[in-house]
Amino acid sequence: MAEIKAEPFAFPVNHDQLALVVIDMQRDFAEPGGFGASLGNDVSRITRIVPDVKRLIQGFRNAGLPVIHTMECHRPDLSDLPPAKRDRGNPTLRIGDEGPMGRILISGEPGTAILPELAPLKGEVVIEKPGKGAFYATELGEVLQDKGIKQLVFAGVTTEVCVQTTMREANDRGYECLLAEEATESYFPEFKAAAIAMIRAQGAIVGWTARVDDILESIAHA
Ligand code: C5J
Repeated sequence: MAEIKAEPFAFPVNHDQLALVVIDMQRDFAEPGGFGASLGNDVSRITRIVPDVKRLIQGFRNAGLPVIHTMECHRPDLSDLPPAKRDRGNPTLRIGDEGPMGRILISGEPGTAILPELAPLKGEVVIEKPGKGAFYATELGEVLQDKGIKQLVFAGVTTEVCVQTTMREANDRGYECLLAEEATESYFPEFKAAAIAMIRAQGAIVGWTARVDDILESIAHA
């Protein structure tokens, strides 16, 4: 079986069952005036990974492998937004409030969109998710089953919140998960480092991590 150079040991890859999942590369997490900034975060950390996410997406597209995008967002009537999520903390703008890019994290609003450089192509799956994990209250499980996908490469933001939550959900559902190290980011560098360490600890208890170049090198031979 083919392998991707990875930590804590090589990832055994079956290209026929492999997909890329790009988590929440949305303007709301990456641009001033969005949800991430409203929580007091330095959003410039997020835009810095765009070139690495882009070349990973391009590599999957060139290899003819599925690219799945997720977006954290809620219905305009907020019926899928638990008060416990909306009321948490002390942001300058809460989910559903009107901000400079439209209503924060609401489906269809300009700020909720995926960054234009990483925009999904026609035909690529886009999962709108109300939670941090992409399996909760979405069709992701059925989509993966229909496509015969059993191995997932992850990119996106933020490493320790939506990326790690989704990897844990996927791991529990029997998927083999690999995180692309330079194609994920956190507002807190120490949280990114800790999440990567946690994922691959104890013999890949949640999954593997690998460099973007090593993933691309493998899928170029898919
Ligand atoms: C957060 C996410 N951090 N996409 N969302 O609230 O990680």
